[in-house]
Amino acid sequence: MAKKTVNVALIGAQFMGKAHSNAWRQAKMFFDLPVEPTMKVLCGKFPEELAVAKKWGWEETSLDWKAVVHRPDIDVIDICTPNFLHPAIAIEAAKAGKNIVCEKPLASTLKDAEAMLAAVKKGGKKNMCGFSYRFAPAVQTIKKMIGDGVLGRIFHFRAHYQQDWIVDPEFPLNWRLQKKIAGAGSLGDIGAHSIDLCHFLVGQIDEVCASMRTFVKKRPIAEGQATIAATKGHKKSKKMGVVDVDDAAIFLAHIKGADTLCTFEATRFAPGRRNYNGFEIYGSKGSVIWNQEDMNWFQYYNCADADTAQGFRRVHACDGGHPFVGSWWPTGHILGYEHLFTHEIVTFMSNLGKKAAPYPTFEDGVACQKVLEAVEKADRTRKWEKVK
Ligand code: SOE
Repeated sequence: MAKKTVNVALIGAQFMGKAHSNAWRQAKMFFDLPVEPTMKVLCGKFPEELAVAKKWGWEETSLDWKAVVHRPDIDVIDICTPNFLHPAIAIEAAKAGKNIVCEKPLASTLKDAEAMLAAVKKGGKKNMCGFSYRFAPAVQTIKKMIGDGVLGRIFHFRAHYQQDWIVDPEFPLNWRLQKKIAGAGSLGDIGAHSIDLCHFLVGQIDEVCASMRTFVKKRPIAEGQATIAATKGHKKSKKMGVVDVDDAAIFLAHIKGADTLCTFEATRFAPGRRNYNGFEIYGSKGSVIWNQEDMNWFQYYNCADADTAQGFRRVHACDGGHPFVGSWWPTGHILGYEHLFTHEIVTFMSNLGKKAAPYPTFEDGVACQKVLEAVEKADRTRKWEKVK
Protein backbone atom coordinates (compact mmCIF):
# COMPACT_ATOMS: atom_id res chain seq x y z
CA MET A 1 0.00 0.00 0.00
CA ALA A 2 1.42 3.39 -0.99
CA LYS A 3 2.65 5.37 2.03
CA LYS A 4 0.89 8.59 3.02
CA THR A 5 3.01 11.53 1.94
CA VAL A 6 3.03 15.18 2.94
CA ASN A 7 4.27 18.10 0.87
CA VAL A 8 7.01 20.25 2.38
CA ALA A 9 8.00 23.82 1.54
CA LEU A 10 11.31 25.16 2.84
CA ILE A 11 11.84 28.91 3.19
CA GLY A 12 15.45 30.08 3.20
CA ALA A 13 18.13 28.90 0.79
CA GLN A 14 21.37 29.57 2.63
CA PHE A 15 23.29 27.50 5.23
CA MET A 16 20.30 26.20 7.21
CA GLY A 17 18.27 25.75 4.03
CA LYS A 18 21.02 23.47 2.76
CA ALA A 19 21.28 21.58 6.06
CA HIS A 20 17.51 21.04 6.21
CA SER A 21 17.24 20.09 2.51
CA ASN A 22 19.85 17.42 3.13
CA ALA A 23 17.87 16.26 6.18
CA TRP A 24 14.58 15.97 4.28
CA ARG A 25 16.32 13.84 1.62
CA GLN A 26 18.21 11.63 4.07
CA ALA A 27 15.18 11.14 6.37
CA LYS A 28 13.27 9.10 3.80
CA MET A 29 16.39 7.39 2.43
CA PHE A 30 17.70 6.06 5.77
CA PHE A 31 14.65 5.86 8.06
CA ASP A 32 11.32 4.04 7.81
CA LEU A 33 8.89 6.95 8.22
CA PRO A 34 5.15 6.43 8.82
CA VAL A 35 4.52 9.47 6.59
CA GLU A 36 6.98 10.39 3.83
CA PRO A 37 7.95 13.97 2.95
CA THR A 38 7.71 15.18 -0.65
CA MET A 39 10.19 18.04 -1.15
CA LYS A 40 7.83 20.35 -3.02
CA VAL A 41 9.03 24.00 -2.94
CA LEU A 42 12.23 25.85 -2.05
CA CYS A 43 11.62 29.54 -1.34
CA GLY A 44 14.40 32.11 -1.46
CA LYS A 45 14.95 35.85 -1.40
CA PHE A 46 17.05 36.15 -4.55
CA PRO A 47 16.51 34.26 -7.86
CA GLU A 48 20.18 33.27 -8.00
CA GLU A 49 19.84 31.50 -4.63
CA LEU A 50 17.28 29.12 -6.09
CA ALA A 51 19.56 27.73 -8.79
CA VAL A 52 20.42 24.93 -6.30
CA ALA A 53 16.80 23.84 -5.78
CA LYS A 54 16.85 20.80 -8.08
CA LYS A 55 20.28 19.71 -6.81
CA TRP A 56 18.99 19.94 -3.23
CA GLY A 57 15.97 17.80 -4.19
CA TRP A 58 13.14 20.34 -4.55
CA GLU A 59 10.47 20.09 -7.29
CA GLU A 60 9.66 23.80 -7.52
CA THR A 61 10.98 27.22 -6.46
CA SER A 62 9.35 30.46 -5.39
CA LEU A 63 10.33 33.99 -4.35
CA ASP A 64 6.97 34.49 -2.62
CA TRP A 65 6.89 32.70 0.74
CA LYS A 66 3.42 34.05 1.58
CA ALA A 67 1.88 32.52 -1.55
CA VAL A 68 3.55 29.18 -0.78
CA VAL A 69 2.37 29.23 2.84
CA HIS A 70 -1.23 29.53 1.60
CA ARG A 71 -0.99 26.75 -1.01
CA PRO A 72 -3.60 24.10 -0.10
CA ASP A 73 -1.23 21.33 -1.26
CA ILE A 74 1.50 22.25 1.24
CA ASP A 75 1.35 20.49 4.64
CA VAL A 76 4.67 21.44 6.31
CA ILE A 77 6.52 24.77 6.33
CA ASP A 78 10.21 24.62 7.27
CA ILE A 79 11.58 28.07 8.22
CA CYS A 80 15.31 28.53 7.63
CA THR A 81 15.47 32.30 7.13
CA PRO A 82 17.35 34.87 9.20
CA ASN A 83 15.69 35.22 12.60
CA PHE A 84 13.75 38.46 12.03
CA LEU A 85 11.55 36.73 9.44
CA HIS A 86 10.64 33.74 11.63
CA PRO A 87 7.56 35.36 13.28
CA ALA A 88 5.86 36.62 10.11
CA ILE A 89 6.26 33.28 8.33
CA ALA A 90 5.35 31.10 11.33
CA ILE A 91 2.27 33.14 12.25
CA GLU A 92 1.04 33.13 8.63
CA ALA A 93 1.73 29.38 8.36
CA ALA A 94 -0.10 28.67 11.62
CA LYS A 95 -3.12 30.66 10.40
CA ALA A 96 -2.99 28.62 7.17
CA GLY A 97 -3.17 25.39 9.21
CA LYS A 98 0.35 24.18 8.44
CA ASN A 99 2.73 22.06 10.50
CA ILE A 100 5.87 24.10 11.18
CA VAL A 101 9.57 23.50 11.68
CA CYS A 102 11.47 26.69 12.60
CA GLU A 103 15.22 27.18 13.09
CA LYS A 104 16.53 28.50 16.38
CA PRO A 105 16.38 30.95 17.99
CA LEU A 106 12.62 31.10 17.57
CA ALA A 107 12.66 34.88 17.07
CA SER A 108 14.67 38.03 17.69
CA THR A 109 12.58 39.05 20.70
CA LEU A 110 10.56 37.31 23.43
CA LYS A 111 7.45 39.23 22.33
CA ASP A 112 7.73 37.80 18.81
CA ALA A 113 8.47 34.30 20.14
CA GLU A 114 5.36 34.39 22.36
CA ALA A 115 3.25 35.56 19.40
CA MET A 116 4.53 32.59 17.39
CA LEU A 117 3.65 30.19 20.22
CA ALA A 118 0.16 31.68 20.53
CA ALA A 119 -0.34 31.31 16.78
CA VAL A 120 0.66 27.62 16.65
CA LYS A 121 -1.48 26.86 19.73
CA LYS A 122 -4.43 28.39 17.88
CA GLY A 123 -3.47 26.68 14.60
CA GLY A 124 -3.41 23.33 16.38
CA LYS A 125 -0.82 21.69 14.16
CA LYS A 126 2.66 20.34 15.02
CA ASN A 127 5.53 22.72 15.66
CA MET A 128 9.24 22.20 16.26
CA CYS A 129 12.13 24.57 17.09
CA GLY A 130 15.38 23.35 15.54
CA PHE A 131 17.64 22.80 18.54
CA SER A 132 19.60 20.22 16.55
CA TYR A 133 22.22 19.26 19.14
CA ARG A 134 19.59 17.47 21.24
CA PHE A 135 19.59 14.90 18.44
CA ALA A 136 23.21 13.79 18.81
CA PRO A 137 23.17 10.11 19.87
CA ALA A 138 25.63 10.95 22.67
CA VAL A 139 23.40 13.74 23.99
CA GLN A 140 20.33 11.49 23.89
CA THR A 141 22.33 8.81 25.75
CA ILE A 142 23.46 11.33 28.39
CA LYS A 143 19.85 12.46 28.78
CA LYS A 144 18.83 8.85 29.55
CA MET A 145 21.73 8.40 31.99
CA ILE A 146 20.63 11.50 33.92
CA GLY A 147 17.01 10.36 33.89
CA ASP A 148 18.08 6.94 35.22
CA GLY A 149 19.96 8.63 38.07
CA VAL A 150 23.37 7.42 36.86
CA LEU A 151 24.97 10.82 37.62
CA GLY A 152 22.99 11.30 40.85
CA ARG A 153 22.32 14.86 42.09
CA ILE A 154 23.66 17.40 39.59
CA PHE A 155 26.06 19.91 41.12
CA HIS A 156 27.35 21.68 37.98
CA PHE A 157 26.37 22.24 34.35
CA ARG A 158 29.13 24.00 32.40
CA ALA A 159 28.46 24.92 28.76
CA HIS A 160 30.79 26.43 26.17
CA TYR A 161 30.02 27.29 22.59
CA GLN A 162 33.08 28.84 20.97
CA GLN A 163 33.68 29.80 17.34
CA ASP A 164 36.24 32.01 15.62
CA TRP A 165 34.76 32.91 12.24
CA ILE A 166 34.67 36.69 12.86
CA VAL A 167 37.93 37.25 14.76
CA ASP A 168 39.18 38.96 11.54
CA PRO A 169 37.90 42.57 11.78
CA GLU A 170 37.75 42.61 7.97
CA PHE A 171 35.00 39.96 7.99
CA PRO A 172 31.99 41.77 6.49
CA LEU A 173 28.90 42.87 8.37
CA ASN A 174 26.46 40.04 7.59
CA TRP A 175 23.00 39.37 8.99
CA ARG A 176 24.21 37.55 12.10
CA LEU A 177 25.97 40.77 13.19
CA GLN A 178 22.93 43.03 12.94
CA LYS A 179 20.36 43.25 15.76
CA LYS A 180 17.44 44.17 13.46
CA ILE A 181 18.00 40.91 11.51
CA ALA A 182 19.48 38.50 14.05
CA GLY A 183 18.12 39.82 17.35
CA ALA A 184 21.36 39.00 19.18
CA GLY A 185 24.92 37.96 18.38
CA SER A 186 26.72 34.96 19.84
CA LEU A 187 24.25 34.84 22.73
CA GLY A 188 21.16 34.22 20.58
CA ASP A 189 22.89 32.34 17.78
CA ILE A 190 25.06 29.81 19.65
CA GLY A 191 24.33 30.55 23.31
CA ALA A 192 20.73 29.54 22.55
CA HIS A 193 21.92 25.99 21.90
CA SER A 194 23.68 25.79 25.27
CA ILE A 195 20.58 27.16 27.03
CA ASP A 196 18.40 24.56 25.34
CA LEU A 197 20.84 21.74 26.19
CA CYS A 198 20.66 22.83 29.82
CA HIS A 199 16.86 22.79 29.67
CA PHE A 200 16.92 19.38 27.95
CA LEU A 201 19.45 17.73 30.29
CA VAL A 202 19.44 19.47 33.67
CA GLY A 203 16.47 21.79 34.28
CA GLN A 204 14.82 25.16 33.70
CA ILE A 205 17.02 28.22 34.14
CA ASP A 206 15.26 30.70 36.45
CA GLU A 207 17.88 33.35 37.29
CA VAL A 208 21.03 34.69 35.57
CA CYS A 209 23.84 37.19 35.90
CA ALA A 210 25.85 38.11 32.82
CA SER A 211 28.49 40.08 30.97
CA MET A 212 28.60 40.64 27.22
CA ARG A 213 31.14 42.21 24.85
CA THR A 214 31.34 43.50 21.29
CA PHE A 215 35.06 43.37 20.52
CA VAL A 216 34.85 44.69 16.92
CA LYS A 217 32.32 47.51 16.75
CA LYS A 218 32.45 48.35 13.02
CA ARG A 219 32.90 46.10 9.99
CA PRO A 220 33.06 46.57 6.20
CA ILE A 221 29.70 46.32 4.45
CA ALA A 222 29.71 43.67 1.71
CA GLU A 223 28.98 44.56 -1.91
CA GLY A 224 25.96 43.08 -3.67
CA GLN A 225 23.51 41.10 -1.56
CA ALA A 226 22.16 43.27 1.27
CA THR A 227 24.94 41.87 3.50
CA ILE A 228 22.55 39.03 4.41
CA ALA A 229 24.79 36.13 3.49
CA ALA A 230 28.14 37.89 3.18
CA THR A 231 30.98 35.63 4.29
CA LYS A 232 34.79 35.53 4.30
CA GLY A 233 36.25 36.77 1.00
CA HIS A 234 32.99 38.53 0.03
CA LYS A 235 33.70 41.69 -2.03
CA LYS A 236 33.66 44.57 0.43
CA SER A 237 32.48 48.12 -0.19
CA LYS A 238 34.31 51.17 1.21
CA LYS A 239 31.41 51.67 3.64
CA MET A 240 31.59 50.50 7.25
CA GLY A 241 28.62 49.35 9.30
CA VAL A 242 27.99 49.17 13.03
CA VAL A 243 27.99 45.81 14.82
CA ASP A 244 25.12 46.24 17.29
CA VAL A 245 25.10 42.71 18.74
CA ASP A 246 27.35 40.86 21.17
CA ASP A 247 30.50 39.10 20.00
CA ALA A 248 30.66 37.17 23.26
CA ALA A 249 28.48 36.50 26.29
CA ILE A 250 29.27 34.78 29.57
CA PHE A 251 26.66 34.13 32.21
CA LEU A 252 25.94 32.23 35.41
CA ALA A 253 22.58 30.59 36.00
CA HIS A 254 20.48 28.98 38.71
CA ILE A 255 18.04 26.13 38.05
CA LYS A 256 14.41 26.19 39.19
CA GLY A 257 13.90 23.86 42.15
CA ALA A 258 17.53 22.69 42.34
CA ASP A 259 20.80 24.09 43.72
CA THR A 260 22.74 23.20 40.55
CA LEU A 261 25.25 25.91 39.57
CA CYS A 262 25.55 26.62 35.83
CA THR A 263 28.10 28.55 33.80
CA PHE A 264 27.78 29.49 30.11
CA GLU A 265 30.19 30.89 27.56
CA ALA A 266 29.16 31.83 24.00
CA THR A 267 31.79 33.50 21.86
CA ARG A 268 32.81 33.97 18.24
CA PHE A 269 36.25 35.17 19.37
CA ALA A 270 38.01 31.97 20.41
CA PRO A 271 40.72 31.47 17.75
CA GLY A 272 41.11 27.77 17.00
CA ARG A 273 37.61 26.86 18.14
CA ARG A 274 35.60 26.31 14.92
CA ASN A 275 32.32 24.96 16.32
CA TYR A 276 33.30 23.98 19.84
CA ASN A 277 29.89 23.37 21.33
CA GLY A 278 30.10 21.28 24.48
CA PHE A 279 29.13 20.78 28.09
CA GLU A 280 30.36 19.16 31.30
CA ILE A 281 27.95 17.79 33.92
CA TYR A 282 29.17 16.90 37.40
CA GLY A 283 26.96 14.88 39.76
CA SER A 284 27.10 13.02 43.06
CA LYS A 285 27.50 9.64 41.32
CA GLY A 286 29.45 10.62 38.24
CA SER A 287 30.28 13.12 35.50
CA VAL A 288 29.99 13.42 31.71
CA ILE A 289 31.76 15.61 29.16
CA TRP A 290 30.67 16.02 25.52
CA ASN A 291 31.68 18.29 22.65
CA GLN A 292 30.29 18.53 19.13
CA GLU A 293 33.69 18.56 17.47
CA ASP A 294 34.12 14.99 18.79
CA MET A 295 30.41 14.25 18.75
CA ASN A 296 30.48 10.42 18.49
CA TRP A 297 32.12 10.04 21.88
CA PHE A 298 31.55 11.34 25.40
CA GLN A 299 33.60 11.02 28.55
CA TYR A 300 32.09 9.37 31.60
CA TYR A 301 33.44 9.22 35.13
CA ASN A 302 31.77 6.75 37.48
CA CYS A 303 32.33 7.43 41.17
CA ALA A 304 31.59 3.77 41.89
CA ASP A 305 34.64 2.52 39.96
CA ALA A 306 37.24 0.77 42.13
CA ASP A 307 39.84 3.13 43.57
CA THR A 308 42.48 1.52 41.38
CA ALA A 309 40.38 2.01 38.24
CA GLN A 310 38.99 5.52 38.54
CA GLY A 311 39.14 8.00 35.70
CA PHE A 312 37.18 9.39 32.74
CA ARG A 313 36.47 6.67 30.18
CA ARG A 314 35.80 7.50 26.52
CA VAL A 315 32.41 6.06 25.62
CA HIS A 316 31.63 5.38 21.94
CA ALA A 317 28.13 6.71 21.28
CA CYS A 318 27.85 5.43 17.75
CA ASP A 319 27.08 1.74 18.18
CA GLY A 320 23.86 0.00 17.19
CA GLY A 321 22.25 0.55 20.57
CA HIS A 322 22.49 4.35 20.59
CA PRO A 323 19.49 6.40 19.40
CA PHE A 324 19.22 6.83 15.60
CA VAL A 325 22.59 5.13 14.92
CA GLY A 326 21.22 1.77 13.72
CA SER A 327 19.53 3.40 10.70
CA TRP A 328 22.80 4.65 9.26
CA TRP A 329 25.86 2.41 9.01
CA PRO A 330 27.41 -0.57 10.80
CA THR A 331 28.64 0.17 14.30
CA GLY A 332 31.52 2.63 14.54
CA HIS A 333 31.06 4.20 11.08
CA ILE A 334 30.46 7.49 12.85
CA LEU A 335 28.09 10.42 12.20
CA GLY A 336 28.49 14.15 11.66
CA TYR A 337 26.91 17.57 12.08
CA GLU A 338 24.46 17.05 9.22
CA HIS A 339 22.99 13.85 10.71
CA LEU A 340 21.58 15.83 13.65
CA PHE A 341 19.23 17.69 11.29
CA THR A 342 18.08 14.38 9.80
CA HIS A 343 17.36 13.01 13.30
CA GLU A 344 15.38 16.20 14.00
CA ILE A 345 13.29 15.82 10.84
CA VAL A 346 12.80 12.06 11.40
CA THR A 347 11.49 12.71 14.92
CA PHE A 348 9.15 15.43 13.64
CA MET A 349 7.83 13.27 10.77
CA SER A 350 7.43 10.21 13.01
CA ASN A 351 5.01 12.17 15.18
CA LEU A 352 3.11 14.10 12.51
CA GLY A 353 -0.59 13.71 13.16
CA LYS A 354 0.06 12.16 16.59
CA LYS A 355 -0.43 13.91 19.94
CA ALA A 356 3.16 13.28 21.07
CA ALA A 357 5.88 15.84 20.41
CA PRO A 358 9.11 14.18 21.68
CA TYR A 359 11.22 17.06 20.38
CA PRO A 360 11.80 20.77 21.11
CA THR A 361 8.62 22.71 20.30
CA PHE A 362 7.83 26.44 20.19
CA GLU A 363 7.30 26.11 23.97
CA ASP A 364 11.01 25.26 24.26
CA GLY A 365 11.81 28.08 21.85
CA VAL A 366 9.99 30.56 24.11
CA ALA A 367 11.66 29.11 27.23
CA CYS A 368 15.04 29.75 25.58
CA GLN A 369 14.02 33.24 24.44
CA LYS A 370 13.06 34.12 28.05
CA VAL A 371 16.60 33.25 29.17
CA LEU A 372 18.14 35.23 26.30
CA GLU A 373 16.12 38.26 27.35
CA ALA A 374 17.10 37.84 31.02
CA VAL A 375 20.80 37.56 30.10
CA GLU A 376 20.69 40.76 28.03
CA LYS A 377 18.93 42.52 30.93
CA ALA A 378 21.46 41.20 33.46
CA ASP A 379 24.28 42.54 31.27
CA ARG A 380 22.65 45.99 31.33
CA THR A 381 21.75 46.05 35.04
CA ARG A 382 24.86 44.15 36.18
CA LYS A 383 22.58 42.31 38.63
CA TRP A 384 21.08 38.82 38.95
CA GLU A 385 17.87 38.84 36.89
CA LYS A 386 14.90 36.47 37.17
CA VAL A 387 13.79 34.63 34.01
CA LYS A 388 10.14 35.53 33.28
C1 SOE B 1 26.50 29.92 13.74
O1 SOE B 1 27.61 30.05 12.93
C2 SOE B 1 25.85 28.56 13.47
O2 SOE B 1 25.61 28.44 12.10
C3 SOE B 1 24.53 28.48 14.21
O3 SOE B 1 23.61 29.44 13.70
C4 SOE B 1 23.95 27.08 14.08
O4 SOE B 1 22.75 26.96 14.83
C5 SOE B 1 24.98 26.07 14.58
O5 SOE B 1 24.49 24.75 14.41
C6 SOE B 1 26.28 26.21 13.81
O6 SOE B 1 26.77 27.56 13.91
